[in-house]
Amino acid sequence: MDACPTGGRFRAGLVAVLVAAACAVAGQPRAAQNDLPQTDLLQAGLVAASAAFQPGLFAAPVDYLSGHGPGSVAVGDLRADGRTDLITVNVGDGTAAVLLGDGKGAFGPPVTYPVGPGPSGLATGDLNGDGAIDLAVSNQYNATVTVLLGRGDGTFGTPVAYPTGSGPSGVAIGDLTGRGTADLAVSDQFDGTVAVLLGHGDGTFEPPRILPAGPSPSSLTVGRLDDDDRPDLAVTNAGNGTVVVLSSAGDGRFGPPQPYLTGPGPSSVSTGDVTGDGRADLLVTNAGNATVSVLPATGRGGFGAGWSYPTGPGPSSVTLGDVTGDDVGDLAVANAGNATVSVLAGRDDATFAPQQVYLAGPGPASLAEGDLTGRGRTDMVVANGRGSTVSVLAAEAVSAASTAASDDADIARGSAGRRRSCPGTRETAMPGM
Ligand SMILES: [Ca+2]
Ligand SMILES: [Ca+2]
Ligand SMILES: [Ca+2]
Repeated sequence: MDACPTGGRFRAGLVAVLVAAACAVAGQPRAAQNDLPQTDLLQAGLVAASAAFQPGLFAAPVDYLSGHGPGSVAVGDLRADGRTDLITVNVGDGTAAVLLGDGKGAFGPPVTYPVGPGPSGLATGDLNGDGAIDLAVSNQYNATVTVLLGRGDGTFGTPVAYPTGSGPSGVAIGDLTGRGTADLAVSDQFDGTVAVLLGHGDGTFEPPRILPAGPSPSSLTVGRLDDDDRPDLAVTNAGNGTVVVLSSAGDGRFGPPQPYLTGPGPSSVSTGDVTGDGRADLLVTNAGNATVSVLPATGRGGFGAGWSYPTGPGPSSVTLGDVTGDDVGDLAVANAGNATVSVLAGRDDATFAPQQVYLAGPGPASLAEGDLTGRGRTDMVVANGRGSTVSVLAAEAVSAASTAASDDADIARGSAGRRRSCPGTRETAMPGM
């Protein structure tokens, strides 16, 4: 790294700490900082991972057995007792696993339920209207989605499978018709489609309606993505570097896929309001170039080109939640390529600070946030897809390091006009802003 900025305002990111430190020694001017090669950033991320146990946002990870090859993880209060529980789906053994929480951050042994071969996607929601959380699991190798109805006591009934398209990757739950009943949507990686299964309201589903999506759909989410109140679909197409939005007509039909460019190999999509205008923006992890993209809603039913930020290698999952405790949403990204999680602290100008890196386990495939310790903070859980565990990262009390991070955030706010010079944020212009 031969040129990059000086100054302390990037200390919020551990990677940037290293970059800034190197530059302070080199005494280089900031003019040519954009020459910093991507590979150097990634190497810096790997190095920073080993430094992540400095006092920071999260305690060291605590691992719990899940099942073999957990591909997805979710949190939920399965017993309605105020204690957050964990659910995983395990690609390696074809199961869903439930880990009951004690409300203080510890979890019991996995109780497993057979689903289908290669379960990859997991969604939680109330599918039959009884108030108890139910599960939907997409089974990549036999073109089905498995429904498990919760009993409200942490256990689930007999799994029931429904057909989807070929190679289901992700699954989402939402009221896609506005009838007040939960429906299912599944991204079908092998045939480039989305399968929509309308719910009867009792936990059973109609045969799938197959819609075109694009090449190799890897993930999908449900959200209000246009100007009406009906939930729509967003689907990442790993084959051509796009996310497509399918607008709901409210009767189970959808408009044609509207594509927006992402980075290469988009691997997951979620929604959240980054810009603070009340509209859901799109968050996409790009496995092909180790970035996360934010595509802001334009207010005209579309999405802008947005910003991309470096993550660790092979980002697989992203959430938007406030992990720093300043009421501004932060990005958390699971990095399948180096056993880490990246946290990008949100600034109040809708940009994000460079990543802070925290260790998880082997092959992080999915990440979820929730109050796992009962202390009112945002904790994280990571599915270690190349192992048999989940890692729980408990939020730390405000520490010296996080205080320093917020100080730097204040500094960053005071110099918003210079934010594009940050080496940790490869930002591009956002049309219309
Ligand atoms: Ca239910
Ligand atoms: Ca927004
Ligand atoms: Ca925050």
